[in-house]
Amino acid sequence: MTASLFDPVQAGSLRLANRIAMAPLTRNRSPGAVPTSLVATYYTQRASAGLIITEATAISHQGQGYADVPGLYAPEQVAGWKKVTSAVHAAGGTIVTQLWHVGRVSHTALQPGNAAPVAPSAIAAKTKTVLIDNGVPTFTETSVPRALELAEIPGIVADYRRAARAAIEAGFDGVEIHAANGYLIDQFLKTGANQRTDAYGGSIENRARLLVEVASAIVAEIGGGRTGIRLSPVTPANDIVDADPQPLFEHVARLLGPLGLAYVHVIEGATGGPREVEGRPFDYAAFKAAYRSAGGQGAWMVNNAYDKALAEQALASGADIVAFGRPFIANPDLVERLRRDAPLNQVHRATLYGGGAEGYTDYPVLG
Ligand code: 8OZ
Repeated sequence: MTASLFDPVQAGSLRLANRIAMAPLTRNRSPGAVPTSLVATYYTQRASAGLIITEATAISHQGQGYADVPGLYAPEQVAGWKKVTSAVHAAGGTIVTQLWHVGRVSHTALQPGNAAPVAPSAIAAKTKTVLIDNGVPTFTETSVPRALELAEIPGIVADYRRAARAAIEAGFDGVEIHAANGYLIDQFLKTGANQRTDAYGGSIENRARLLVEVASAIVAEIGGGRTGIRLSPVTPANDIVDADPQPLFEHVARLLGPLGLAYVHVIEGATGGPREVEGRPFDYAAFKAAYRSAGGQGAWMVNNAYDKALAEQALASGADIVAFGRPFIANPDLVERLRRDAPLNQVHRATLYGGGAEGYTDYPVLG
């Protein structure tokens, strides 16, 4: 019999109370990259999610690409996150943090010493980042990146590993590797951003190398049972494209299989947009089969534009967890609303990125 959304599930070493995850959602409310007590309130209001995946969190200052997003590379940041994890745990929740290096999706104003952002190749992304000017979010073209030197790559892998350790120190139940949405790892994976001629470019094997090195380092540091990964095979987010995503992602799936990950989180289609992307067909079942046949036993988490009916269909077709994004912003009690088939609050777009409590911790719950 198919499990219900409200049944518990095991994801590696994480025991989740239900199959409804809160997707990672950037909210730009951590000035100086330090999560505040308001951030703790926001996540605690949503602790009935089977799993909370935090907003993307920079592994290093260089990995930062937006104003007021949080980090996990300084003691104040770890202390800020401790407030979040202890409050969520006290409310009975399970919470992992999403580890992020933006690569080329950044702006010199956000980089150490106002340097150029780094990327596999010196190709600018036609996309915008968010700077905050006198409290007003301002969408600004990203800066032209410089190509990483081969000798710099081990340092980036080490930053991921350090951030995973910091996440555990901060009280998180685990981490999710952000390998989606056109950020650094996805830039290495895909031909549109990677024109390297060394061991990290060219063949599928080479383009997947950074992902595997990062995942292996994190698994060595904190264990696969509390490590998940997010992938977006065909999203056009942040101007990313691959010439042939099916064999690329089946290769990635085969490499992830043996790592003993807690879960694999797949964005189907265009992030935050249509589930089918024009001109970019993708066979998700074959992708999942490649992971399973390589010994992958992690929970299979799906995401993008799900409602209750579509989520139930996904479970019936073998998914284990469904991640909801915008519905969780506007409905702190989303699990209860889905259970009761209650109406959902709609998101206020103007308060998504930056600001304070308005449009953040003031969405109403059911009476
Ligand atoms: C929206 C705005 C800024 C960042 C992602 C981390 O797409 C993000 C993001 C989303 O993964």
